[in-house]
Amino acid sequence: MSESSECLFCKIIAGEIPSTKVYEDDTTYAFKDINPKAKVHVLIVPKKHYANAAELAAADPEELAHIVSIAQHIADESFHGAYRLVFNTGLDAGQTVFHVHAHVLTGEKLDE
Ligand code: IU
Repeated sequence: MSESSECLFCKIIAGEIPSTKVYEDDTTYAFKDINPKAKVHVLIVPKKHYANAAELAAADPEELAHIVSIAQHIADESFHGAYRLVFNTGLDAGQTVFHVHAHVLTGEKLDE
């Protein structure tokens, strides 16, 4: 799927829908999840639209590595570098927004 005017996260990146920004650079945006599942729950998204992690990895592996480094930085700041990084991929895995996003869960000890 190419960049879509219907994509919720494209609209968040463009500032058309409000979000609480945690980090931004030329390629990447990070914001607080509106329904947090941990004390710190941040979504990291590439500004360019890819439907899921596999599409991103195939098209731009450097951006995928960049997302991991941002997750590490957030966890270094909030919970001594410990974090869970989740890419829900596909409807049956719980993906609801089809613009790739990394869930960073940190800020407290997480359930196993
Ligand atoms: P999922 O992996 O596609 O299920 O994750 C989508 C996430 O986007 C989910 O955790 C929502 O709480 C979150 N979210 C958001 O942060 N802001 C929004 O406006 C909407 C969803 I809609």
